Amino acid sequence: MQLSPLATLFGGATFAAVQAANVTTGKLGDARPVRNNPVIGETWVATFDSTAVKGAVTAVAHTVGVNYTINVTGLAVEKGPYKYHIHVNPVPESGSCTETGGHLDSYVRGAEPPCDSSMPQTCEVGDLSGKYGAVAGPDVKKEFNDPYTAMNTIQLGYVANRSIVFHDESSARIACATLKKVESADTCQG
Ligand SMILES: *[C@@H]1O[C@H](CO)[C@@H](O)[C@H](O)[C@H]1NC(C)=O
Ligand SMILES: *[C@@H]1O[C@H](CO)[C@@H](O)[C@H](O)[C@H]1NC(C)=O
Ligand SMILES: *[C@@H]1O[C@H](CO)[C@@H](O)[C@H](O)[C@H]1NC(C)=O
Ligand SMILES: *[C@@H]1O[C@H](CO)[C@@H](O)[C@H](O)[C@H]1NC(C)=O
Ligand SMILES: [Cu+2]
Repeated sequence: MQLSPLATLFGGATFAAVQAANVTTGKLGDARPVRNNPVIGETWVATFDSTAVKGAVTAVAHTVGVNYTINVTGLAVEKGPYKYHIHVNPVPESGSCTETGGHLDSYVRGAEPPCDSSMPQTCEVGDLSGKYGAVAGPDVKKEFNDPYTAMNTIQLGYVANRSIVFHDESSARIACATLKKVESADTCQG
C-alpha cells in the first residue's frame, strides 16, 4: 500500500511539534474554556474601599467563563501600571493582603516566564492583568471575558470566595477584596 498524502504531511509536522513544546503552559496543560457554570448571570463582587483603591471588580458567570468589570478610582498615577490577579484565599478578618496566598494557578504553571497575552490559555488562570492588560491610575473602567475562570465548584479555575488583589509597579499588594456573592438584583447593603 502506498503512503497517503496525509502521511507525507504528518512527516513534516515535527518542526511544529518542537515549537509547540517550547510554549510555556501549565503542568496540567493549557487552561480549558469553562462551559458548565451553573447559573448564567450569577454575580460576585469584590468591593474596594481604601485610599489606594475604591470601587468594585464584578464577576458575572457567562456561557463561556466569566465576565469581569473593573470599576475603580483613586489609583496613584505615579505608582502604576497596576497588575491585578485572582488570589486563592479570601481576605482574612485582619485585612492582610499577604494572607490571600498566591495567584489562582489551577493548571500549575507558575508566574515565570511572564504571561504571553496572545496565548491566554497558557497563563496562570488568576493572572488577569497578564492576560487582559495592566491598568493605569487614577480611574479604571475595564471589561473583558475570561473563558478560563469558573463559578462551578468542581471546575478548575473556580473563582468564587477567592480574592482580587491589586499590585503597584513594585509588585506590592496595595489592595485586596474577597469576591462575595450578590444574592439578588437588589444590591442594597444593610
Ligand atoms: C523557544 O523559546 C526561546 C525563548 O523564548 C526562543 O529564543 C526560541 O527561539 C524558541 N524556540 C523555538 C523552536 O520556538
Ligand atoms: C458577557 O460579555 C459579553 C460580551 O460583552 C456579553 O455579550 C454577554 O451578555 C455577557 N454575559 C453576561 C452573562 O453578562
Ligand atoms: C462605577 O462605580 C461608580 C461608583 O460606585 C458608579 O456610580 C458607576 O455607575 C459604576 N459604573 C459602572 C459602569 O459600573
Ligand atoms: C462562600 O463563602 C460563604 C461565606 O463564608 C459560604 O457560606 C459559602 O458556602 C461559600 N460558597 C462557596 C461556593 O464556596
Ligand atoms: Cu497578585
